[in-house]
Amino acid sequence: MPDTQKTLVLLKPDALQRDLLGDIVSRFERKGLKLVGMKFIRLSDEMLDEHYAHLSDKPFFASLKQFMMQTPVVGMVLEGYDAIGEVRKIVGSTNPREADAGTIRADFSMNVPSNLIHASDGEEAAAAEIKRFFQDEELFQYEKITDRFIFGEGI
Ligand code: DAT
Ligand code: MG
Repeated sequence: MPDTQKTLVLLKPDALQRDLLGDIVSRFERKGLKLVGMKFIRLSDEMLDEHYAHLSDKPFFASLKQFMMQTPVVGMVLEGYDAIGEVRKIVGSTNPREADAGTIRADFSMNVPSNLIHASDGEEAAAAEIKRFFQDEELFQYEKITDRFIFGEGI
């Protein structure tokens, strides 16, 4: 039985400006990932210092943070079998021109930092990032009648 995991996704200001929120959410829905949390978030300088701490010595750090604060972002928590890796696969490589065709970044974007979307890159990051952006009461557990068709159990 595969692991059921939760992962954090942020739809960046370029996704909002370009009216791609629906298309992007739809890709995760169609895959069979379950949305267990979703909201607008206005990112602060402090939140971004934490979120992008691994990039703090990069020359593009300040402009990356500014980019992420231009508009609210959409935060989502997605749940499913191997959700962390599956979501990264659907999102594609950081540089949209190197991302595989069929991924969100390859299909809809051209350059960093305008690569539309953030997704947690491992178990530790997912746990920390979900906690950073969502309160426990903003995450929901519910049954979907399609679950057994998506996961193929008990059919
Ligand atoms: P990812 O978003 O694929 O996990 P990352 O964590 O290395 O990639 O970087 C976070 C974001 O920082 C990335 O989505 C876009 C921006 N970024 C990364 N490398 C960059 C670069 N060379 N120039 C400008 N922005 C960059
Ligand atoms: Mg990253």
